[in-house]
Parts: sequence; structure tokens; C-alpha cells
Amino acid sequence: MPMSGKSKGFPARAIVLGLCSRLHHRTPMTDYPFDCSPLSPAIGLEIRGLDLATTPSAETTAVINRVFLERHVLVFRDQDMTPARQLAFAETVGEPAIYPFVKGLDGFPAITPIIKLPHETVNFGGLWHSDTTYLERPPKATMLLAREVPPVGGDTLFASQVAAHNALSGGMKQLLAPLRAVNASSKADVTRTREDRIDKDGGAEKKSFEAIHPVIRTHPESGAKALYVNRGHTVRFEDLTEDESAGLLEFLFRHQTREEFQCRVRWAPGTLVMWDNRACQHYPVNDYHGHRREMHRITLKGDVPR
Ligand SMILES: O=C(O)CCC(=O)C(=O)O
Ligand SMILES: [Fe+2]
Repeated sequence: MPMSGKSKGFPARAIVLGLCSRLHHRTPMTDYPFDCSPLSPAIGLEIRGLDLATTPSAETTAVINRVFLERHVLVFRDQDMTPARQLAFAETVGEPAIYPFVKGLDGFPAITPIIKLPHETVNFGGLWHSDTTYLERPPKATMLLAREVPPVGGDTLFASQVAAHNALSGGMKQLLAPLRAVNASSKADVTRTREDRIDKDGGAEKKSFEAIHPVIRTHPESGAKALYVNRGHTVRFEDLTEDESAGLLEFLFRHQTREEFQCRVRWAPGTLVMWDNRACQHYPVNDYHGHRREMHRITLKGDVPR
């Protein structure tokens, strides 16, 4: 067990430790209304044998919400869902939002198809980020349902920003605590990962968004503190220039995606993944040129980071 009971941590840590140790030892999971196992010590829970095409009971929904806060990434396998059912499930967890840059499915504006075609070389969101942190209220969660995946590759990595925060020294936590940072949709790298996907009719292509958020945020539901800068969107600290910010930001960008904070999701058609943008970052690996990959994406509204 890489996680030690002595480690300091966020309030849900003890529950996570209990969950992980029982799952690692494959003790029957009488407390959970589904079969599940962690994807890594720090983050992620794979859930099997739960059919989301029918509305989960109130008890199951409560457990899903609880393990979502503890594990940041939930992977539901073998879901056979229509867009209407995906939307219905999303509505049990939150309020679907409209993504400003890509048009939704016909009849389902809140479901964005994320497609990479065999001849394309750039993938959507292909760098470490938390979703749309350049908005004043970034989505609390994002949900992807895999419709078509390459024979191998196209995995998505996730990194716990609660674990990343906890691993910082006391001095660095103090230094970062009062800081805020500017997040911009126009940051060059992320623009590149979106450019051939922008809805030319939607009028969003010329618009750029900017928001200032705390560098360390406190989770509104769990109370956990998480690092909240990201390579995709964060350009500088508030009141500092980009040059002045670059050194410390680069340290944080490297630190926050260390392997021990990560898990890796390997998709299959029907895999539905929901992640908590307030507590983790993700990185869709672009290693499957020549193959088609299609995801149906829903984001859930979030509050102003604090
Ligand atoms: O395609 C993926 O696995 C994730 C893409 C992404 O960054 C997103 O949907 O927010
Ligand atoms: Fe993303």
C-alpha cells in the first residue's frame, strides 16, 4: 500500500484510505451498491455492474456523489445509453452547461461530440488542464461517454490536485495561499488543440475569455484544498507579469502532474467517465493517429472558485 495512514490530508482522506485498503484486498464490498476498485492510490474509482440507463436509486445516487468527492474520477463501465439517458444521468449529478466553442448534438445542445478523425493529428484538449478555467464559473464536473475508440491508445490521464497540494511543503502552501492567477482561453497551446473544432457558425471563434481564480481553491463540497493553476489556461499570477510568473508557474505545472498523483483511464465503447474539475486535471493522450475516436461530452455547472 503506497498510502500511509500517517499521511496528513484532506477531510475525506480517512474514508479514501479505508476504501482503498478494502478494495486492494478484494474484501466483499457490502457498503457499496456496486462492484468497484480504485484506479490508483491517489485518484479514480472504476465502477462495474451499475446500469445508468435506468435512474439509480436515491441511496445509490448518494453513494455515487460521496465516492465522486473522495476519488475525483468515476469510471462507469459498459453503459448502453442514448443521448437522452446520458443527459438524464447528468441531471441527477448537476446542471448541464453549454460549451461555448463547439456546437452540440442535434436536439441535445448540452451534449458536445468530441471527435478526432483518422486524418487529424490534433486532439481536443490535448494538454494538461482543468476544464475552461478561463470562465468565471468553470464547470464543476465533466462527463464523457465513449462512442468509438481506437483499437489501442487514446487513453486519458487524470491527476489529483488535492494530492498535488498536499505534497507541497508548508512554506510553499503559505506562499501560494493568498495568490490568484489569470486564466485565458487565448493561451496559445490550448487554442491549437481546439482550432479545427471551433464551430464556425456559433460565433464563438473570435471571442476570448479570461478569469482570475485562486491558485489554491477550497472544494465547496468536501472542503479539500486543491491546486488550481493549469498549463492549458493559466498565464500569470495576478499583479505579476508573465515573465515574473513563469518560473513558479513552471514549477507548479510540473509538480501538479507527477505520476504518483495520476491514474490512467483506458476507454471502451460504453465507458462513461465523470471527473471533478475542482479537484483534478486531465490529459487526453494523442497517440492514435489514423483512427477515429468519438466521445459525447456534458459539462455540469460549477460555482466561482474560492
Ligand atoms: O478526450 C478526452 O479524453 C478528454 C478531452 C477533454 O479535455 C475534455 O473533454 O474536456
Ligand atoms: Fe478537458
